[in-house]
Amino acid sequence: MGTFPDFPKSCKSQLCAHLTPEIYQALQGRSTVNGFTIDDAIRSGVENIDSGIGVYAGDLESYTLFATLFDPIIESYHGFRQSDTHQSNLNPDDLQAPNPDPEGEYILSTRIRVGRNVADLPLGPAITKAQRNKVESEVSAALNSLTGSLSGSYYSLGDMSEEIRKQLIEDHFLFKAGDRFLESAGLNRDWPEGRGIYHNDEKTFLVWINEEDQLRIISMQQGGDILEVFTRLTTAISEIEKRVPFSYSEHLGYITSCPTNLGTAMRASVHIKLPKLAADMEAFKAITDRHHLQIRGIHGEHSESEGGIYDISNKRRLGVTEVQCVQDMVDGVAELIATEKSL
Ligand code: ADP
Ligand code: CIR
Repeated sequence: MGTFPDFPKSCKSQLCAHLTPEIYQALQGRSTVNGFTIDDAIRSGVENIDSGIGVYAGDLESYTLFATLFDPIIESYHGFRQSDTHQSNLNPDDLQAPNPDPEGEYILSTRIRVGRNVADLPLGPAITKAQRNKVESEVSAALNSLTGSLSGSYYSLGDMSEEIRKQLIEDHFLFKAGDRFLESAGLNRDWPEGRGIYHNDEKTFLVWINEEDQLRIISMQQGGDILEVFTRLTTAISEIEKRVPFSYSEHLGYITSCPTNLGTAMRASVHIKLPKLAADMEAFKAITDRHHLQIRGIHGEHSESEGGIYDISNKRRLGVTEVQCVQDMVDGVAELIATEKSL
């Protein structure tokens, strides 16, 4: 039996906001079919008290077995209640996205990714080494059968030279190693075995295998043609879904290891240069909050901005469709650019 974590007063995570001794006590002794416990679910937030969220799921069952903790966190992050239902819409025809920066003055690049996990398997925090290796071989084989502009090659992390690995990270194509939030969640076990990246020659279509989720399907390119990036992504998703069964729940949508990614599992972002707005973070945040957007640094989550360049992306992912996620980003970015121009 674990003991109730001793959170410092400074802790601002969703975990410490919502985990009470009563909830913790009631969840003790429970274990999912994959052996995942409440102590496993909260370890990342307990070991990293600067977490924003602090919990991970080991499998689909974690979301129901530990619902007294997960549900309030999901409601607080996504505004999505237990009685709400999720709906998917991956039709690019429904997106209103003229390029918000046709002159190419502000948007450096656009990237949209979704997380996916394989149906009927544990998620990364609870997966065994053998299961993870099987995911790598089956998913990479499925990807290798893609044709046309999606055709590419799979590169396993273990076989990659240090030089190429570093360059791919520097160029924003590959995940970093050693993330301490993922480490505590058990997501880095057996690293680098079973992990890798598939991409086409142009590196506009990429798939990460066995990072935070078993698949991260990514479409990206220079500039602000968001519709083109979304269209490529949706084509890729439907081709992969013909070959790999994804974990999906009517209530929570696509199932992911971090509750912030549930639903669409989509993060649509631009790297955008806004030096004038950056000098007034209050005004900047007022616009991003109004459009449900998150501000990250340019080397991804938990990184800093460089040279007035920010990563701006949708914050909502559950209870809204994929089209709405991208629309949030498009509309917010248009307002950010208009404001930057006026300053
Ligand atoms: P994720 O998007 O998978 O949640 P991160 O925030 O860590 O994870 O970002 C992953 C990588 O994608 C980082 O290298 C980040 O710089 C890069 N990235 C994100 N958005 C863009 C973008 N619009 N253009 C180029 N690279 C991007
Ligand atoms: C945290 O709790 O901060 C990390 N586990 C990451 C949470 C997901 N990221 C996010 O919402 N920005």
